[in-house]
Amino acid sequence: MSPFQISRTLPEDATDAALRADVLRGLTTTPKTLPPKWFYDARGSELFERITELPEYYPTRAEREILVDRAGDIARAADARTLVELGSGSSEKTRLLLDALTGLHTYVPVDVSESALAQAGHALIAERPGLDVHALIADFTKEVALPGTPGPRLLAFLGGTIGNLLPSERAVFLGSLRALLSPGDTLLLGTDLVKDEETLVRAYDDAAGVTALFNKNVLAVVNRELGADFDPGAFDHVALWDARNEWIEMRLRSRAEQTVKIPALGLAVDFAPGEELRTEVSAKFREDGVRAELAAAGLELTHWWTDGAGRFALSLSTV
Ligand code: AVJ
Repeated sequence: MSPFQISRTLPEDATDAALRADVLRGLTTTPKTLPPKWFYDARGSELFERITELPEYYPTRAEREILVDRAGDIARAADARTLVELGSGSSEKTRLLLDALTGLHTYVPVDVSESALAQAGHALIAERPGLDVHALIADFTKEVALPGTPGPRLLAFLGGTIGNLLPSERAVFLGSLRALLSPGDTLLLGTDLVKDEETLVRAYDDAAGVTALFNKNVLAVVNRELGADFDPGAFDHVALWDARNEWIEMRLRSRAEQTVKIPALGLAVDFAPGEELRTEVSAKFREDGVRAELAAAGLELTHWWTDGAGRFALSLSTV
């Protein structure tokens, strides 16, 4: 069999139906919300790549530092024959893991973007002859059925993306990850950590304004996909720290009273001056909280690694 396979569990039209449902629900409730997953069209993904290079946005560099320092420890503890990576994107940080996992047989990148999977998969099999790559086009927040590959499996969910789920959604999600694991398998989870408010807010409100463009890009996505007439210039980017929930929120604040038409939904949405639309929650974690959330899902935290400055953590857990 070819060392590169790609399979789809996501119907071609699922994205469109899900976007319609999310926009309808999010813009007809108070306060208004849009789920962060709709940031990531081609332009949004490119803007996110630029965010990861900003001086203020530390999580990507902090996580890479941990992987550089600890890939050997992770590989020894997991001893995996299959690496599954959720939300793999370009699989860039994954190379550090792949190089350390010497007994690896199969790599299973899972992403909604077929183009990212195809590109990353072909590059990898060229670099690592002997490695099977079985890419999966799937929305990892929904059902994921893993291919029958040899165990032990290491399931990696990096980047701190788990913080984009609300606590109740995280509980469901961690439970579904637990269900993918058998005895001997492990979960490697990336979590951004609670720190001083100034550092956090700057990471989401950078001086160059790239995060503001990224935030407003969701309006361009709704315009293109649903024929809406959002004027991105009529909204201000807002990033704030919610100390009670220990999460960053990104919002778009309407600069004036305005009505936005969304023809594909037969909807007209009124915004009051100063009204805010929540576009992202990015939760920050503490070791005890991560341990407790994993335990509630039937997972036991066995390793906790942070970067030197203690900004970000990778945890390893077992069933
Ligand atoms: C990659 C989803 C974890 O929440 O920090 C970056 C996305 N949002 N700047 C995050 C993001 C604003 C990022 N995640």
